[in-house]
Amino acid sequence: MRNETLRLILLLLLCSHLHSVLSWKKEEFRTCHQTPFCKRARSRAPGSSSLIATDVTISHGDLTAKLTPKHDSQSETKPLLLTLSVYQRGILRLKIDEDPSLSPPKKRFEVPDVIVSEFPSTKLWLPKISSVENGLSSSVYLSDGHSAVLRHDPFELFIRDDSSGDRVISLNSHDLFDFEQLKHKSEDDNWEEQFRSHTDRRPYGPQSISFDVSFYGADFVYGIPERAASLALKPTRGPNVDESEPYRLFNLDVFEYIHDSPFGLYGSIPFMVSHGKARGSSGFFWLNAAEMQIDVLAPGWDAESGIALPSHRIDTFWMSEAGVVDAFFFIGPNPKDVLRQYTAVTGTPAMPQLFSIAYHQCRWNYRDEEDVEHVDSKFDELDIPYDVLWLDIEHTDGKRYFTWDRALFPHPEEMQRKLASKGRHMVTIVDPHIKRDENFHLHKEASQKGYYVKDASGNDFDGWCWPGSSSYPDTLNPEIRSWWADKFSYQSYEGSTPSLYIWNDMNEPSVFNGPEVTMPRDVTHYGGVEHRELHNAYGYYFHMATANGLLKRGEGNDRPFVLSRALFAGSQRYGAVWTGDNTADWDHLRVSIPMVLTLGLTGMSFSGADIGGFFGNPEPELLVRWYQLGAYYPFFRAHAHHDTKRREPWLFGERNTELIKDAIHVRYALLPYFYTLFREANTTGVPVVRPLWMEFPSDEATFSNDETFMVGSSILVQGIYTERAKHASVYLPGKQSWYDLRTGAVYKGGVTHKLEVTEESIPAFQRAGTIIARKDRFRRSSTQMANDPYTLVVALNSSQAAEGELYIDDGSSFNFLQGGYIHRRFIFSNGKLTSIDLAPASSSKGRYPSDAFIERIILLGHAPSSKNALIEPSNQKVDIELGPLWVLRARAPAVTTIRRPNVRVAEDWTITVI
Ligand code: NBV
Repeated sequence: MRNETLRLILLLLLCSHLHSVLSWKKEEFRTCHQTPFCKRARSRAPGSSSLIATDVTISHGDLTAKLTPKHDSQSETKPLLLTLSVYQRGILRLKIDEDPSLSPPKKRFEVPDVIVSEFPSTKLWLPKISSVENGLSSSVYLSDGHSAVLRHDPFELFIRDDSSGDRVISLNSHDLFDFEQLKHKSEDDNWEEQFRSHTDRRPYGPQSISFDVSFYGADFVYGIPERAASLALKPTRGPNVDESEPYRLFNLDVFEYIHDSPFGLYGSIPFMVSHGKARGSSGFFWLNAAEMQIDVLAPGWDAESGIALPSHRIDTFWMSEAGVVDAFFFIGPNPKDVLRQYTAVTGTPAMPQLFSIAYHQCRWNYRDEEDVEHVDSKFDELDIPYDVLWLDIEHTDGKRYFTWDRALFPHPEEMQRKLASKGRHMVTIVDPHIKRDENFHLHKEASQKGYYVKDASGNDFDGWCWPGSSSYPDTLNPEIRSWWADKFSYQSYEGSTPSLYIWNDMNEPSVFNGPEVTMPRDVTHYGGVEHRELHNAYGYYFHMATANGLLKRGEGNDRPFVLSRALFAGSQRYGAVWTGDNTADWDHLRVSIPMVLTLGLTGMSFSGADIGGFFGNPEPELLVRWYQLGAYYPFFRAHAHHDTKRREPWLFGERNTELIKDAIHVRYALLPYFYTLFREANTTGVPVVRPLWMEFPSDEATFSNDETFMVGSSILVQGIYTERAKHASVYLPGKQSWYDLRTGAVYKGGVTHKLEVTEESIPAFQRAGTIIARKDRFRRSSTQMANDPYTLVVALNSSQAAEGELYIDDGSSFNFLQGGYIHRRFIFSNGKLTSIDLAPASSSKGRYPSDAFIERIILLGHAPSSKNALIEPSNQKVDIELGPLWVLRARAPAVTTIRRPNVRVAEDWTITVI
């Protein structure tokens, strides 16, 4: 009895605690059940569509066909047009739309400006249908060893590996395809939809599209950000799955979001990647900006159909409220190939400014100039490097962006110049809601020019946001984007200087009094596009316009830095993103890794989570752990809500300051390595931080691991996600060994190690066989480190060999596009380290001039018998001795070190251990 009472009390306590933790207002957002198109689509059974492909032919280098209903009962359905196009690198594109010659009531929206301009020219002109199999299907050549096959009845599209006959990926294999065609409204039609107090007039009626996509040889599927959930997507429907919501792609400002939920957050990338041991990876991208809902179906979901399930197949079901089918299939088969293929369509990530990959100090809000000066000088006093200080909405005059609260910030230029004198930068916030104030020049101009998004009655849409009554620029329109971009010129943005960059928040867009805290779906944009058709890309166009503004301001030779909260496919070309308003708890620390990994897998390489957690006050231990983990995020910024206690690195006692400083130092030391990875992302689309399986694609033990991750291909990091952890189990993949980044201790690969953990650092390892470039002299900012010498850390494998790369440029301009960079490969083998030029000879004229040299070479795993090293061509001998693995760390272990080789990074040389 006593036990039961105790249990009851505990339960009550737990419930009251949960209540305070879960202040996420679920009821403000629609479920699939409350979303008619989703509900309709989800209730469909396999085999219900039965469209057949007719008139299959080749036209203008594409395969084209008509999709017509098989059954007479559907005879009022007009044929749809299907087009299949093949592009270089094994990319297949499928378009399905209404036939314009049959005069549909309206042209459906196709998302412009996402596909990069170079992509269309990579189309492979199909000369003919390569085979027609008994009239049942038609196939065309896709790439070496692969064909695209269109089955006619019922229509199905799949990619086949011709050597094995196996399928790779398919669409409509379960005949779930449905395309609601636009109709002229009859008197009996009532198309309105209600949600809470909002009415959506839906003037064009139902127009949703849904279909199934299957991935073969797949053990897991990943991608479709953004949500706080595991990396591998859990099934949402089918046997043994608790009835759950589909994954929702609908950009929303979700207040106090919870971790581990399929609920969609601020951004949407309708791109899914599959991976399996049997075949590797493939990808599917649907270019569509309307609300999307995606089910991952558990094996056996279609058991009633009686079709035997091939093993290692994952079925998914895609539903969108509007738009067209414009879908891309990527054959992989390596995970990195899928990224190359996807970014061939949507673009690779922009090359960032060097300063922007260093540490950022943010808070809502740094109050005034004095506060800024105080924070800035504290970093100097404590010798903690940082690069950027951020100002949130309170710095403005009444939330009128591009203005300053002159009482708090009377001298913005001088404030920025002071920071700039130490190589530091400032970022200010510019949100899309414009205060409807006749005396605000921006509003006056926008309303006079008709540049705002229009409500359903054709007036400027008026919504409630930070400044009160607000309107939103219609950045779908290129003319309005150009107007917006001009607002960033120094003349227009008073108080801005060249060291000022921009933060776009609330661009989902967030509308406090709108349905689901966003814009009503029936407001209209440029060209009569309904908001429902474009919603997920609104923030994308705003981000694009802002980035173009900085580009214009810098006369085309200063790389923009714009952080955006909303995102869409292609956002990687315009800047960085972060995971929004997380919470200061251990679960949010943990979920930040699958979130950042998922963004990277879908092209958005430059991302991070608010260090410390936005809402709430982190315990010092959590804050320290967050810095230790965040130092490996591509975007490394501390941020906090204005109701939280101040939490700059020095506010938690000397010991914690030291620990935080050490974590920041690790990031600064690794900046050359990170920058090289950012360049790799910029040229290949392969993200800076990667799931383990991207580096170890055939190691099944890595497929659902999202606690551990790779930074590039050389560093593995394991976060510590629990309080007072004494141990961590870390799986180190591969046959080679791993060296502890901090101690140099060596660990076997292919094994899970139970490691002791201290407060000093989180486990991180350098893979044997790699070479990493570091900079070990700490200064106030990354900018001040530009000409500093390098340390090379050579982690030898069992053959006493290693390799690595280093990319260097001026860190800010676009001269690298004309060859203004240094790119070296370092190879260690047979006792000799060689530096090889990777830049093409043609670029040698414009090469980035650097006198920087290598001051130290650390050899991990080297038999310690050698005393000297011979440098050629200078023919000089230098000593090999024991030196500290980390110069600034008190108890750093001694490791074999070639001291002062002083060779230049820009030149060819060899160093032989003798
Ligand atoms: O501008 C204020 C905040 C900002 O600090 C945060 O990073 C954004 O995600 N913003 C959201 C609006 C208010 C959130 C409660």
